Amino acid sequence: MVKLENSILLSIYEKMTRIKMNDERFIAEMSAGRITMPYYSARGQECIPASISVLLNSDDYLVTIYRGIHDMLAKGVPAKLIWAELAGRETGACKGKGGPMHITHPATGCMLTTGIVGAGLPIATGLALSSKMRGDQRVTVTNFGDGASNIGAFHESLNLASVWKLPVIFVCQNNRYAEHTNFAKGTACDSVASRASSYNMPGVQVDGNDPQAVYAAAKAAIERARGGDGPTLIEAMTFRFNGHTMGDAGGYIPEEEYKTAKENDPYPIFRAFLEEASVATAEALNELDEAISLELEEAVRFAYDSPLVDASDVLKDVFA
Ligand SMILES: Cc1ncc(C[n+]2csc(CCOP(=O)(O)OP(=O)(O)O)c2C)c(N)n1
Repeated sequence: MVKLENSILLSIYEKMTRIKMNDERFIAEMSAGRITMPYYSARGQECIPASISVLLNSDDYLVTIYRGIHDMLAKGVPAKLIWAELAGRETGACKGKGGPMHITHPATGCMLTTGIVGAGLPIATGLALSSKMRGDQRVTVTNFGDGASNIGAFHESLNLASVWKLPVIFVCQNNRYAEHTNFAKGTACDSVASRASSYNMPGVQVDGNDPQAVYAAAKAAIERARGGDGPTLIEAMTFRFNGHTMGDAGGYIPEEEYKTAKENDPYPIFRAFLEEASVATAEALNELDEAISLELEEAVRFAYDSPLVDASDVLKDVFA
């Protein structure tokens, strides 16, 4: 792992820790029966948004999917707004009516979460078109899975974004499974990144567990987008540790693959790197962990202490 500046490394670590602890807390609360929702864990994928978002401005746009709480936390959506949203409380990011599939938080640039696979890409392309027309220098990052790269909207979006040289970065978080289907069983080519050449844009495949690699790819893509040179496709190779959704034990994943992925768990590896490279002592990292743990404790409290959405409010603010 090449060494970035210490402050950047620590920012990435802080975001990864928040994502990991938040995920574990959601699973604990659901397992204890205190909260019920469809939940798509991104444990194992935290390095990708953490390493990209340190390069983004708060008004840059983000579009993500149901497995996107990690993306939103990294971009800056306060944990308490996410907890209240998922718990169906009035104080949530979308007044408790968006739930896990439809969080938006424009104040931090998080414009859309979608449950329809691939549907975020054309919307991200549209946001990038609006930025280009306004000349506001914003970039749009859109995250999606490997399965989404087989949807028509992926190809339509890459094509138009390239024709119009739009400031959008397509980030495929390739966790090797689309629901229960292995990548090779549903995708006719070896890599998603290779598809970029059909649309005349750079396509880079990176180790999504390596903060330096993700950071470097994102930096080049952001500079290209802000410089008016158009889109980039980044394929970040990763793995999800908790099945497709809560309750899916992932029995379709071969033991060996699972074991190798766990050995490459980005979180402990990055923490050990920070200590070995003397970026921070174990004590300093523990202190940071403790502060994040308290922040999350407050977020959980905030959610549970907030009123549930009233049935009479259910149709307000809803456009369909
Ligand atoms: C258009 C569409 N087709 C099918 C589904 C059902 N579905 C939900 S998640 C999923 C798997 C998507 O996998 P991938 O894009 O790799 O993302 P991941 O869940 O691995 O992050 C499918 C097929 C859907 N939500 N939308």
